[in-house]
Amino acid sequence: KTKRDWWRSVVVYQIYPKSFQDTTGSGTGDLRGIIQRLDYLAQLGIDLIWLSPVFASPQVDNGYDISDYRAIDPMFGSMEDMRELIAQGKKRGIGIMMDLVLNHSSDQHPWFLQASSSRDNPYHDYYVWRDGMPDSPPNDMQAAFGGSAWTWVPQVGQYYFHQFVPQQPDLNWENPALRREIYDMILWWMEQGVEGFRLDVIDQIAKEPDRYITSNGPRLHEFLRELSRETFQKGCLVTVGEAWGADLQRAKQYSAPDGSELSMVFQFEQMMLDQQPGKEKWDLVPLPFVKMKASFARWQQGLHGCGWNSLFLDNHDLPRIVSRWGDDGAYRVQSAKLLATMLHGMQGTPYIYQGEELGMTNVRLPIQDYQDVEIQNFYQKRLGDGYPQEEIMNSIYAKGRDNARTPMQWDDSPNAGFTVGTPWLKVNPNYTAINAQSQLADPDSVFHYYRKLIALRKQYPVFVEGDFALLEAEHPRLFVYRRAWQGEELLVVCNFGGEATPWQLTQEWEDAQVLLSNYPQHPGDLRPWEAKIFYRK
Ligand code: TEU
Repeated sequence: KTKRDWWRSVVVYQIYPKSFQDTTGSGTGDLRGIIQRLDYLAQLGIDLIWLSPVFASPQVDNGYDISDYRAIDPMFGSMEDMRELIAQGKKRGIGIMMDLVLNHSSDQHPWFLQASSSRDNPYHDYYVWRDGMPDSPPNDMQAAFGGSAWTWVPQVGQYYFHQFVPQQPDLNWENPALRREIYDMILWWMEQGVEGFRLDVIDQIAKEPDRYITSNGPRLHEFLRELSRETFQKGCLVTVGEAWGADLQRAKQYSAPDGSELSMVFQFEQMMLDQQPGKEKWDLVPLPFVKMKASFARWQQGLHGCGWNSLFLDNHDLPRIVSRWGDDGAYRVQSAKLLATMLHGMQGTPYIYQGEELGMTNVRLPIQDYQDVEIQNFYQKRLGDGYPQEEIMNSIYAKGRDNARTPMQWDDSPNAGFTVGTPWLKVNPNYTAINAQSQLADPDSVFHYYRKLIALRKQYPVFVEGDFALLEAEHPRLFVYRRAWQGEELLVVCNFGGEATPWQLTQEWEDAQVLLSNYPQHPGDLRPWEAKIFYRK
């Protein structure tokens, strides 16, 4: 890749490797499984794979706890397989983005084993330590998945800081030696031929626990500019930072066109709208539709020409969007297509999470079948706090991370063609009806709709370049917007719900071409979950 901002016109597909394709019968997916499915991805038309972590890991948090950044976990295969994946991807025009977890490592990483052996060890300062007494931590900060953010190590007589589970000790970015070590590791991956990186909770690296600061610490952008200069800018890479703490102002800085920090960030403003303000994601409220439109519009306009958006509705931490904002019953197919239209009509780099292109849905499992540490900790916590069991389970059904992590549904054979063994997490029982094989054979499937959306983005530059105007801003059901660039225009119309809605094209659009729709054309009201993209020149 030679053009610095080549990633503005690409579409990324996220693979959660543990749940994608097993080739050994182990019950967990592997790299050879991904290689086997590259032709499927090429048919979909994506340009890049964001590979959730495949590095050596004790797998307490499914690979987001790395014990060796330069090795592949044997569960997924070998470095040989990784090289093969990169090479086979390249043949099909598909690049690989690795998922770097730089805020913390595993507690089994040799750095941490050294660090926790003595205060004088040179690695001690790679982590964040504070003095204290065995039963009184330095302060009352809580970890993301429950419990104190401090864990006592008798050997050194100190606490270490962890924003996630105790097996994920936070790295100390204040230490230049640690930073150098990280840069060398990234340069090494660049030599292996990867085309980019997704950076896990990157807004949390500059923590200052004494001041209760986790995200957006004072030195954050200084660290990012150094990281970028020492690594990414030496190649022509795409980078996306996960930043729950990013507002529009900060996103501008992260994604500044001079390339001084990152290509773009994942921000979560829209994803936090259907939870009670100030509460946890588990505390549900219906999606405030008008607010949601306004929020997308603000980001579309706010970053136009001075930053770059990432576009996503799903990932491995989020519930399935068709169950969340769509209708996974009677209108599953139509609403999955509508959500795709709404998102892919916007400016930014779209990300598709595995199975989203099939309209895969949430799942309901008995509590003991959930594998996610966050779900299990949440369940115990709320039980202890006296919540009724039914209410807790409803939160898990709606928001639990395992909704996204059930195995990929390839066909209607046992275990959905994911494994011949016992899957690590139960397959969603709807795989006999929802699977890739049947959708590939059906020209009206969700899969083929995504394929067409991706193709349109490549064919019409207005998808990539156009500005954004929200129409019908106050309408309680319609999401309508216009994109324009050098005399080309798009009109995206979405009837967000199960009721028919009257709507009239204005005169200037009457002769416009319909580029894509999830219904056959007819002159009357918009039908339930109907979506259309018009084009004119
Ligand atoms: O997630 C960041 C994060 O803040 C999560 O705690 C998120 O808020 C939560 O999953 C929503 O319920 C990243 C990874 O994407 C996630 O899979 C990891 O568990 C986490 O970092 C720790 O590395």
